[in-house]
Amino acid sequence: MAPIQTLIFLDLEATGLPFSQPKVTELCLLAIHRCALESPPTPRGPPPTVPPPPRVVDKLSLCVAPGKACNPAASEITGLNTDLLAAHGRQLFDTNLANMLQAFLQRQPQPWCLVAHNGDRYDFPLLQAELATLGLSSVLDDAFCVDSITALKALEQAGRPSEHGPRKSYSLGSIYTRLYGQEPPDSHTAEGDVLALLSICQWQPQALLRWVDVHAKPFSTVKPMYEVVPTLADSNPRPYTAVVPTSLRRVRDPNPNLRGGRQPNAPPAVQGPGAPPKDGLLVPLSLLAFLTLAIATLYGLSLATPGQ
Ligand code: DCM
Ligand code: MG
Repeated sequence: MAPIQTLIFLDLEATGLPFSQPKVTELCLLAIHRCALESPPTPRGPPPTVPPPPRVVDKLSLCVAPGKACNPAASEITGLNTDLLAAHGRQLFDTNLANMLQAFLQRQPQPWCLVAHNGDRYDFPLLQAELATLGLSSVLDDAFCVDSITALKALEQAGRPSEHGPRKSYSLGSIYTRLYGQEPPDSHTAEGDVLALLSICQWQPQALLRWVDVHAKPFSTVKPMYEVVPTLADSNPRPYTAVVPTSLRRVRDPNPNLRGGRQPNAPPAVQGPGAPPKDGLLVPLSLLAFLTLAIATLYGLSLATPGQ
């Protein structure tokens, strides 16, 4: 694969943890060119100073109405809740947002690689679920992704292969504090976490790039965090991503007509072996018609027979 040209650091805040089928409440993407890591800015003091961010960055940070309640724990750490987001007129994770993500990516030189901390278990599958809900998984089809937990584990262990001791934490805050001797600012805000993530990735920038070039995997291989049903917010005419079996879609969709006549051109629902036959009355009715015809014919013949 060609070397990654753009690293896009990503963090999502959401209504809760995976078992609660979370929805996004905030997202931040920060894109830098690989050259920002190849020739990093000069440190502002002796180590362990936090490296200054590259001068040239593109950043997208948005709050999002989740369309469901936030778990108290999530609200507590993020400072966001559904009423607050509604009071500020924030909009759903909708087609416009997906298009905005696409437009943001398209401004960056390819190949792109999304970098998220715990991305493999949280941010990537959640983002995939939000896009699949809109039938827009294809937005990130060309992107690659890596989990910075795996990257930082590899980098730390490469530095001290024989080190034994208590198991280290690889949470974002723990790594940041280990490397830079202070807590990251603005934890659990999407932008704060993205900046902290950038900082830990600037710790050994060239080694990180080498690791990313080897381990980047296509975002299209990421499975959505949970089974999704296309939403009413979907105003996109493209086909759904098949995360719900096609045969179940019509059953699960409470009112497909509410889509304003813009049903995506999904293939017709296929009847599974257990599905009740649609034409259950057809057979007895045809039999009845056949019998009536037969009796009428016989009666007609008997009338026509001479001598009766
Ligand atoms: N989260 C949670 N409870 C926690 C940690 C996280 O519900 N103890 C959820 C809500 C956060 C999301 O995960 O918005 C992302 O976590 P983070 O802020 O660490 O990126
Ligand atoms: Mg976060």
